[in-house]
Amino acid sequence: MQTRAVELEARETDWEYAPGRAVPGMGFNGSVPGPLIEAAVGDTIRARLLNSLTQPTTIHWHGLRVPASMDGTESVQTAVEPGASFDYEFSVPDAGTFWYHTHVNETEQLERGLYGPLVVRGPGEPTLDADRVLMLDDLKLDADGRLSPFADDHELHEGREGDIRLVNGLQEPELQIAAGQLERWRVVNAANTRFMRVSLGGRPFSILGSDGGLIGAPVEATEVLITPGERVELAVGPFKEGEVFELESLPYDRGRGEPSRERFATIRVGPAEASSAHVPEVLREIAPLTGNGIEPTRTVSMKALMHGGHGQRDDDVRVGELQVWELVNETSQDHPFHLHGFFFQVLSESPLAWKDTVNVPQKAQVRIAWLPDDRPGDWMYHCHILEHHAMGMMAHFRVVA
Ligand SMILES: [Cu+2]
Repeated sequence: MQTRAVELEARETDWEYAPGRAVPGMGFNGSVPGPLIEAAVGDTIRARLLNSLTQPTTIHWHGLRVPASMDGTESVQTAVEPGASFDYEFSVPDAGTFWYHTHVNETEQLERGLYGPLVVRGPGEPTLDADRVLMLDDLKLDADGRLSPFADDHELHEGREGDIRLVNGLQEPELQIAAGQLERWRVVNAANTRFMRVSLGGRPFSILGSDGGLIGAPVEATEVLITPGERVELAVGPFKEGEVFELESLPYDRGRGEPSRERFATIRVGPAEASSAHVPEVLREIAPLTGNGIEPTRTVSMKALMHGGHGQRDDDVRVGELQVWELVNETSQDHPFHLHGFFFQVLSESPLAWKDTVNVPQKAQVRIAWLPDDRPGDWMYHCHILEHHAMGMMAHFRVVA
């Protein structure tokens, strides 16, 4: 086991999202996304946040089971003032695709680029020919190509969606893949609001993983919905030399009308290379936390959450006591629900997966189960549409020993 030391300086940066086109961004170490942090299960990550912005910031380690004091929210730490620093240190117990991002003035800081990928690898992972992270995002500009002003009342309610679609900080880039190869794509939705119903020009792929690492067995699909905050791991390929297709998002109505089909990237298949990929039929054992018939221990109302404001507190939960939460969405738009610090299972969903963010569709309910392990302290859950979170669509709760 190793200690991975990383310094992350949050600073203003000229974010050139397309050749000759830039906006005033904010990046960790001056880049959008920030540097890829890689670790193995059991490693310790020691990350020094240095704030060179002119406003306070923090880092939230999305999906990582860190101690409460390292969660990077303002309920467990004071935001890091300009010129100051903060040392995060924690071990990483789970393999998977995670991401780190600011948790202060998120609607602006995340839109301007304060996020980055974090990959943890475990023993016995499938063998793919390449492993890449694709952080999908969008950017809202005004008619003159400047950053659109942030978070007026309309935007807070509707969310912020822009016309510039990004992969790893670049507008609709071209990606190359070798013919004959099978790659592992770790896809992260880092957008403020945009839902992405990802398709590879209709070509089939396999879903290998979710927020909290591998699922039980690969699932064949031609599309997958990734809502803000969520991650999906895919096995992509093999393709034939000369194929060209788009990484796109298909129309999805999150309650705000159906957007058109949108391109995020163009994929070009180059000359063939040998493949040594092997994806086993069983990826992992995931034991169900509980059966489907169990009664909820708590109901979380999206409508009440939406109107409750920042100060709302939910009841304590006790270490080791199974939580079964009914997430009820009475509103006319979808809300991706994010639980900090713990993974849950979505009951009645197949296949079983470890999740930290789940979409609760309009006029629907989703039942989740989770077990608070021994990390007492103050935690929170919120809608991962950042404008909704900013509006106060969140609650604090305490895990008690
Ligand atoms: Cu929401």
